[in-house]
Amino acid sequence: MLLMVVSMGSVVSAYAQRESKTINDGWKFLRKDCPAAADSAFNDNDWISVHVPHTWNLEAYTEKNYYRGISWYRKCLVVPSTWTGKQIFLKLDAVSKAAVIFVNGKKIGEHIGGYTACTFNVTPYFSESSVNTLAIRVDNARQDIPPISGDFTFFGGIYRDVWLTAVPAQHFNLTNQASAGIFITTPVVSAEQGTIAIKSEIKNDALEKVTMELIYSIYRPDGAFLQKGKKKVQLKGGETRVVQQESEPILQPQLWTPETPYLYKVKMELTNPVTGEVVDYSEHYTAFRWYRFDGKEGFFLNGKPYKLRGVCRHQDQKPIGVALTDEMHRRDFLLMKEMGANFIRISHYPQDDALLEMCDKLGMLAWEEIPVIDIVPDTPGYGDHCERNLREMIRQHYNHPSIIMWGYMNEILLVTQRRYKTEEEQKPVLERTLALAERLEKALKEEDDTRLSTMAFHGSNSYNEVGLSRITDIVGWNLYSGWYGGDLTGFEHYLAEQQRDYPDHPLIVSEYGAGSDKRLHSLQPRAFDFSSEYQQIYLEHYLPVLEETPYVCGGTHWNFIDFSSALRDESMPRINNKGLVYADRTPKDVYFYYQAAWRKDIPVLHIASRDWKYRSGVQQGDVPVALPVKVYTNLPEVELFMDGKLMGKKPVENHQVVFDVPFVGKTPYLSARGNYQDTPVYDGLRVHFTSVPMNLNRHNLGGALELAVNVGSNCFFTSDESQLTWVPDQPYVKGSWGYLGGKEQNTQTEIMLTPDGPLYQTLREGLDGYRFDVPEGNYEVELLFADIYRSITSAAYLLGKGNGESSECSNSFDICINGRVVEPAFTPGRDGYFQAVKKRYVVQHTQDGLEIKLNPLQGKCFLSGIKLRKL
Ligand code: GCB
Ligand code: CA
Repeated sequence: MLLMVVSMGSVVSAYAQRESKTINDGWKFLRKDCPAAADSAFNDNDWISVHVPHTWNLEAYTEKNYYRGISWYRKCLVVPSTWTGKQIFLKLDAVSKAAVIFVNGKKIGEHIGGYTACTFNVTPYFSESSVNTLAIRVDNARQDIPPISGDFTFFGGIYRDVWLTAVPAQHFNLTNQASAGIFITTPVVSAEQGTIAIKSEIKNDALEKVTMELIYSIYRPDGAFLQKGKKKVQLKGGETRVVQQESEPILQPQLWTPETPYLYKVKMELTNPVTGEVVDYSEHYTAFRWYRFDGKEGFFLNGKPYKLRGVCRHQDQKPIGVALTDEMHRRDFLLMKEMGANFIRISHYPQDDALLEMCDKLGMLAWEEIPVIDIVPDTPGYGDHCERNLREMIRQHYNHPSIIMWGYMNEILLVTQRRYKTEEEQKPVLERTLALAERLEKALKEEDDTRLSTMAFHGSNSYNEVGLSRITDIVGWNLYSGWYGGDLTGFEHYLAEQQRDYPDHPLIVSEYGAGSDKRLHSLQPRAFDFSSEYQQIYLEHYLPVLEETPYVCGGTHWNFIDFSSALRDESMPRINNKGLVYADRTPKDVYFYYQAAWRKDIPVLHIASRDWKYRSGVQQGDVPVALPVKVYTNLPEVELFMDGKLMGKKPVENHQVVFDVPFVGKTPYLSARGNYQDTPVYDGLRVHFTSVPMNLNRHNLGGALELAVNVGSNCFFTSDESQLTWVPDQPYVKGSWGYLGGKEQNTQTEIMLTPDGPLYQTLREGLDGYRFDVPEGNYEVELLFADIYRSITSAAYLLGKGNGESSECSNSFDICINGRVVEPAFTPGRDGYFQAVKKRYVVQHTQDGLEIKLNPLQGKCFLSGIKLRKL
């Protein structure tokens, strides 16, 4: 026993010189400015208690206008007695957007940029004997710090870990832009041999000069020791010295790829050559891999053609914002990896070290970038801040072999062109954009000449015309043909044009995607209907193009997750729903399309109906409703069963097969079977089915009828609250039901006062009414409206919500049911535009069907939804 303690003790004394720990717990927080809080004597008793990671903007999931301003964090700290005499460093992994740090009432520094870390030597400010107070003023409003524009929420807060590290007076430099002070490269790398070069920055914080020894040790991926090298270094008091070392050649190195993520460990020891004591210690991983991008032939990894199969990733998660723990970042990585991705665009900003660590260890190539987005403002300081953030990102993540390229601008002409229409107006903006791009490119190459540079453009040739595309090594195109405009084939045409005109530009499709909302389904999906089916069709078109076009180096789907974008409306306000997984990380069906396409090593068989569990269909007579059931798979053929009965067997094309299945019963069980390497593979799930009669005769109306129609839409809409499905609209034909005249209309604007927004966002405009050929009886009719026709003169910004807009309101009509006016001069927008209004009427003793008429009095008549219930 005694022996053990002694031997452990000696290990500790050899290696425990550097100590790091998080100080994430026990913070106090105030969401407003409070300059007095910097003072160490300030009383923060009535502030709320929080732990970091923390963000103060959770309201961004419900409100566009989330708080951008100043907040304060405070914490008390006692330094461990074992740290006496050591140098103590405070590291903030990320504070958005800017931080000013006070220790015991003294300002010790500030940091600009919400996505990179900062480190401060706090030794001179810390008291070793008493309680220290740490106060941090955080600002997420500043317009001189990127990002200033973009389709995501700029959450404020201390939202990554906070660390304290103690080291002896001689140590690796920790204050070079919060890097490790160690920079590792592989100057020689081939299948035959490789070398590892290490550039270390060593600091002597003592007054006297010292002689130190710097020892590197390299370990093979299997952990076996490989080689060691030493160098003596003399440091004057206060000096920081850069030391270069290079390993002996390592023969036949094990090459790193996403499939074989072989890492070599580099152990760095700073020792006292006299006593042999290890003074500071730091461990890193590196890898042997090389790559090139070719304009015509695509991407090559370790000399072999390699398709970059990627996703873009935002870092937030509803409802916790950006305050994710390390394990949540790791979980996201695993989901991407499981799907078969080998590449990630870390968009639009540097992300947590935990993610990069996973990329290295489990294998995923990476593009990381800084958030210079949409337009370059002429705000003083902006360019300096961009450059500093770029340099920080590179230094902080330099030793991650997974990273192959650095990016620094996204769609930088998008808002530029929207805001400035004439050439004359655009000229100065374009000049400063080019100047900034050139400046950042230069800084990037100064920092790192072993990696490549890139930018992402939106689908406009102006990036070529202006000269931006000449600046970086690789161009990224964000292409949304078939979503924001154009049709699906516009995608391959755009790529072909670029290849024809700029054959030497290596090209990545840095974004493509379509939104989906699992409440919406369609048999005739279209762009912007937010049906799951349109997202599927869109991606099923794009992915084969990416895979089969040799000059396309690869693609990164936008976005891996449904992410927070406070300013966005659409079907799911505050959320950009182009994800392959929902905000809670549940995979969408389409996730399995990618998995089927990208994974060969496991069987993938997925009935693509998890997102469409509540099915409904319009039934003609007694013929069962046939509905498509799609299966995503990497197997060659698939059999589909309903309640155990074989529905068919089909060969698979483009990783999918669709069966037309006659739905019978209320909760049919769907199952699929295929073969993977001679072993059967199954998938199965239960769905719910409700049929809606086409002909509303007495026979059909026998059951409890609730006929709900999503007026003005091609989509089924299933309410999350009631699970009631509203079927797509149809024109009236005798004996049935449907609209009378008018045309489809829709809005992407959020509809207030309802959880069923999409139902109201689609409508029929100018219709005469609606008719149901129902038999005699008593009925309940519900009508849904939202006035989306805010007149142009009443500009959006002049109107508060529901505050006396009535004088502006121009749309008014009578609602008549079976010839009786039930609502004279109905004004759906009276209480506010874009507000849900529901009206329900009991209709007694119908004789000749049920007819709802809308008689215009002023402006337009319209209807968003209708529901009929037999009483
Ligand atoms: C883009 C942007 C990205 C957006 C995306 C979208 O091109 O780069 O930030 O979120 O489009 O969904 O519109
Ligand atoms: Ca509708």
